[in-house]
Amino acid sequence: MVQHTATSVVTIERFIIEQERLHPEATGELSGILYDLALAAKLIANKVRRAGLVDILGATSDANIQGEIQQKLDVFANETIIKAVDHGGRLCAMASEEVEGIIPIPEHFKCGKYCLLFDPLDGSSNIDVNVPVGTVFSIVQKITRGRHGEMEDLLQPGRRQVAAGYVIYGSSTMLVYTTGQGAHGFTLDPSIGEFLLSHPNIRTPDEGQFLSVNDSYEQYWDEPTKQLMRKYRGLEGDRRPLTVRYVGSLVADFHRNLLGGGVFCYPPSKKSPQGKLRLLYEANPLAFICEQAGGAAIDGKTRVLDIQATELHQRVPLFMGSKNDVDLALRTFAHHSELVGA
Ligand code: AHM
Ligand code: MG
Repeated sequence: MVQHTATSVVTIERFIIEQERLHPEATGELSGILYDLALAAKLIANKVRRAGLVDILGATSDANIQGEIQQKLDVFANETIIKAVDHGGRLCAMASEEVEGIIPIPEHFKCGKYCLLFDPLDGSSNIDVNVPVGTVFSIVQKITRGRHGEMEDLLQPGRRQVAAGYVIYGSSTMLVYTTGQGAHGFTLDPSIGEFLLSHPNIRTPDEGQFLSVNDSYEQYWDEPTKQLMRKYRGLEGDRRPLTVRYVGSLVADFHRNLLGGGVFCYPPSKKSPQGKLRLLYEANPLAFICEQAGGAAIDGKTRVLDIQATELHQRVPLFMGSKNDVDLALRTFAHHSELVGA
């Protein structure tokens, strides 16, 4: 990896080019998609920042396919991303949390070898109260032979991702991405409209400080999950208690825990046996980044990146963050399975 000091000004474009040069076989297509996504992020950031000023807040009459209320900014973010990437000749298919089926590349544009999966504006129900929201994306390479991408291309396990990232629209806008050579963070300098390298080679602590979970669902959890939470809180076992921090906006919770160390949990429950978060748009890309930063992500027993998706909008329980904290989840669930099996 090219080393940069904290004082050199490195734009995201320069960084992407330098990373590409490390791969003599690279065609520049992946870099092109990343530039386009950085541009989409700037356009979305601009709109989100003005959300309280313009008459754009409030629910549209459409319900998205998850049956949740879709905010106008979701629609804007979804369209902005599609328009930023559909014409570059680098993608053969897309999938979005806001769209039911495959999003094809329009016939009049060239098709490329990559597929993009994304959640255009996660946590958008928080916009009305000025809580950070985010965009999450995942890129895989096409495996089928035809010109257009097919379902099989989009449903690949997360370990096949060639790149993944997120953008957090918070007190500043940050873009964090990985191409499998570490996780790197860029902060948008609004005065020049550039993402500048601010967090090269992010490492998440092995032992976390924060526990992020919505414990109002405790009544719906099974006993192993309740026990795990008691351990995280230092009420059982000998670990130092974690501090609870839960924004309820995945990217914000993930970002804080990535930098400070911690574990994000969305366990299965009687109410939602597969949790809430989506494997392809949320869990896979964030798990890739988390692992690249030295962390881990599981669904309770399996590494998230090894799960074979069977449908686009599949949900998955999630325990993700600092290695030792995720290990504790793995051991707690494995112990209970052994007891049940015995
Ligand atoms: P969304 O994709 O509809 O915006 O919902 C996802 C959000 C995540 O950002 C967050 O982690 C989660 O929902 C919070 O869910 P809950 O309110 O059940 O704790
Ligand atoms: Mg979402």
